[in-house]
This record gives sequence, C-alpha cells and structure tokens, in this order.
Amino acid sequence: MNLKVNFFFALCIIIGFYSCQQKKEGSSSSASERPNIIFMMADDHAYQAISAYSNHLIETPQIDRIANEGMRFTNACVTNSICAPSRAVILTGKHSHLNGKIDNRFPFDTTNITFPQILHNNGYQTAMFGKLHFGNNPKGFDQFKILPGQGSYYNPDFITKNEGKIRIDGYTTDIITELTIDWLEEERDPEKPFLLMYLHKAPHREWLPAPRYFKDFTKRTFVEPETLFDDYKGRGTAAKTAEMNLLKHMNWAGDSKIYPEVMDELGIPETANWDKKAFEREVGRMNPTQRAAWDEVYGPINEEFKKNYPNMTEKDKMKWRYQRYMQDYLGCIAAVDEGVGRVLDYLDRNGLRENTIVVYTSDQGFYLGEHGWFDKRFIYNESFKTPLLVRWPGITTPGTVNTQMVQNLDFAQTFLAAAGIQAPADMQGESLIPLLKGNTGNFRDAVYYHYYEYPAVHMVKRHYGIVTEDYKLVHFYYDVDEWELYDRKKDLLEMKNVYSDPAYVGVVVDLKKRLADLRIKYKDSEELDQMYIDK
Ligand code: SGN
Ligand code: CA
Repeated sequence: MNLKVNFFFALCIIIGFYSCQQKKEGSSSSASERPNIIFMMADDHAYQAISAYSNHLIETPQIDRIANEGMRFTNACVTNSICAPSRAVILTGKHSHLNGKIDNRFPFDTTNITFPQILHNNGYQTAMFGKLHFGNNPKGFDQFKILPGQGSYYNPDFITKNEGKIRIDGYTTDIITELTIDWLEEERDPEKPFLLMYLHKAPHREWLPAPRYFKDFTKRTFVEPETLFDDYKGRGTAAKTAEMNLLKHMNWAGDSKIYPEVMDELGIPETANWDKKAFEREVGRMNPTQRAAWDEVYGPINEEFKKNYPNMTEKDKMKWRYQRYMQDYLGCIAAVDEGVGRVLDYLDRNGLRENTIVVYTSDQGFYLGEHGWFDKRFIYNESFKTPLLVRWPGITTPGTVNTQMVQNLDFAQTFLAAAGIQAPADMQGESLIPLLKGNTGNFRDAVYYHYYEYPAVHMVKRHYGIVTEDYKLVHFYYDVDEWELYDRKKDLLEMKNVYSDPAYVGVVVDLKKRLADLRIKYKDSEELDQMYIDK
C-alpha cells in the first residue's frame, strides 16, 4: 500500500516537473492550456486579393502561410457588410439589430458585453492595435492604441490607453505591425494567455501604398473581372441606383490620384464634393521625403494621363480607372502581407507558435471591379463573403479547406470556447471549434443578413435576406419593396434575378418561410426595422 502511494507521488512529481519545464519553454502542445489568440483583421480586404483564395491579382505568401498551416474557409460571410457594424458583431457575438450598431454613424453602445471583456475577466491579457472605428474606446483591454475613426495612411494619430492622443511618423500598416510586435516583446505577461487584436486600416479607401511599393505596383497590369461593364439589367433597382461604379462614382483626385490641378487643367469636375479634399487630406499628410517619393512615381502617371485624356472613350476611362484602382489597392495589401509575416515570424522565434490561435480575416469583402463596383454593403458575394483563415496547431490540420457557412457572428463564441469559458446565453453565433477539428456535419444550413446604412454614401438600399448553399433571397425595403432571388449554383456571378421566374415559385415560397423563421430565431422584426428607420 505504502509503496503504491509513494509511487503515485513520485509519478505526480515527475509529471508536474515535466509540464512546468514545457511551460517555461513555451512549447506545450496546444489545447493542453488556454491558447493565446491573435486576431488579425484588415479593412476591406477582398478574398479575391489573397493568393490562398486566388492568385489572379496578387501573391500574398505570408497570409497564405496561415492557410497552408491551418484551415481556409471558402464560405465565410458577414451579417452586415460594413465596417463598424461588422466589428460590433465580432466583439458582441450578436447581430446588428441586437447590439445596436447597425451602421457606421452612431457610436457603439458600450453597455454591450464583448468577448474581450469576458476573456479579460477570466485572466487573459488583452491588447488592441489599429483600426476599431467605434467612436469610443474599447472596453476590457489592458492596452490599446487605436486610430481615430478611419485613421490615416501617413503619419497617423493614435488614441492610446495611457498616453492620450499621439502621432507616429511613418506608414500606418508598418506602425500597427510594430506596435503589435513591441507589445509582444515588451508588455506580454508570460504567466497569462493573451488576446491580441491586430487590426489594419489598409486596404481601405483611399488606398495609399507604402513608398517602397509605389514603383512596382504602378507598373503592373491586372486582369479585368468578367463583369466590369455590367449594366445591371438582370437585377433590381438597388443595383442600378447604387453609387459604387468605378467610372461614375470614384473620385478622380481622392481615389485615382489625379492631382487637383491636373483635374482643373483638363476640366474634370469633382465626382463628389470631397474628391479633391480627400486627396489633400491623405497625400497632404506626407512629410517632404514621403511626398517626394510620391511625386516621383505619381507625377509621371499624371503627365501621361494629361496627354491621353482628351482621346479617351468612356470605355478607356473605365479600364484605366480599374488599373489605377488595383495598383493602389493591391499595393496596400503588399505591406499588410509583409506585416502578417513579421508577426508570424515573431511567434515562431519565441516559442509561441504552438499554443496560439491565429486568425486572418477582413471586416467584410470588397468589390474589385466586379459589377463595375468598388466598396461593399450588398449581400452579393464579393462583399457578403469575407476571407477567413485559421491556424491552431494541434487542432487544425494543415492545408485543410472548410466550405460551411460560417459568419463573423461566430468569433466570440469560438474564442470563449477555446478559452474554456461558457458564452453568455444571448450570443447568437456558433463555436467553430468542431469545424476547426475537421468535423463537417451538423452546422447551420442558412445565414441571415441585414444591411441598414441608407440613405448614405454609395446609396445601397436597406435589405435583408437569407443565403443557403443553393440560393440567395433578398428583400430590399425602405423606399422600395423589391425581392431578388439568385441561383447560386447556376449563376455564380449573380447576374440574373430569378425571383419572378415561374420555375422558382416553389423555391421562393420555401425560402420566404425560412427567412421568416430566421428573423424570429435571431429576434429581428418589422418593429425593429421601423425603429432603426426612425432613429
Ligand atoms: C468612407 C468612404 C466610403 C466608405 C465608408 C465606409 N469614403 O465614407 O467609400 O464606404 O467610408 O467605410 S471616403 O471617400 O471618405 O474614403 S468603412 O470601412 O468604414 O465601412
Ligand atoms: Ca471595412
């Protein structure tokens, strides 16, 4: 008996010593202790511009590491395709109509309980760097340095937890990466698991790349999307009246980087009343060295444009604007990709790789000329779907692909479950952990979507809808009452609304019932629609 007890104690001591050693080395295998979480999110990063999804536009070798070493989701989507509302859904695990952040306009209601607050209360060290866009400071963070509002690309201001408002010289994407790595290096408490939110401003409009990418990207020519010259004939009023067209609604100075004086010389009117102001706001922030590097590359582009403009047809202009747009947008992504690589390298070098969940996503998708558009907002694929890559060593099998309809609504519950914390009952997502482990059955078969910001910039009408693997049914309301149905299997580019096609009568009846059920399930209603209209 005594011998048995002694043996048992000896065994405990050995096991205890072993796990202690492992902890010190930071190499304990995942899931045996609470994992760290790095949530990497870019702003408006279309999945079409990540080579793990498609390399027809750009190579993103660093972001692809997460896909190669983890899981790539091909059907991840948002509940409301716009910046601050998406962030509110991510943090609260609740649809917009319940967390109250329906659009970019009103500040976030900080009485909402967010997953970082819960992690923090449960012993996680928490930090946030980059773009939040809430109009107020994040709660539940030990450290934060966030951009005010949309932030700036050059020499940005930051609102900080401890130093008030500061300005940091340099390029925003690089600065956000450096703040993130500095925090890991200098402030991380090795005794605690951490949640680190690494939130890029790029590649948000007005798409200003880092000087080191000016030359390379402005020389490239990109393949045009099939639907660049879409005339919206197959869709309803909303697609026809949206103001997101590259030719008609993009700013010449602010977006295409034509100097205001060149616009004057050529007699090009401003597209919007903030067209030239947007250029001055962004390019005007550069210091003399940055500005000289800019002029060296963008000066000749302007000269060339001056020469060609008088002979350009509308079609030529559209094609030219698409190339200009892609050069700058993708140039911004190059620095994001580099930053992601630096953070991943830091994890590798410091024994943090094994026990850290790394997520790469965007606050929504984005149009890269599809349907002739830029921006987002619509339930149509390019803005509704968002990139999602997850690496969790020991849980995700390297190089796997998941096709299920996961949403940004699911992050909060996923992270809480990973930390072994029971999520509040009123969160509305699903933990993705079974999917990350490779289980494929038994996940949701339809998602609910609701967009509100109208009337407003880009004029995308209010709409809600249901999306299943096979179909998308949408109701546009407020100043119209129109329905659209897309056959997702037959019409990949979403060019034809088949709502009134007799062949789809049964589908419409069924989906309307399912949509009504989803509205009940998620506690959305006509009363709430009206309340948000009256607000
Ligand atoms: C700004 C942009 C819009 C963009 C919104 C929202 N115009 O208003 O193009 O849709 O932000 O973007 S700009 O000329 O000021 O850049 S979001 O990412 O914050 O939702
Ligand atoms: Ca955004």
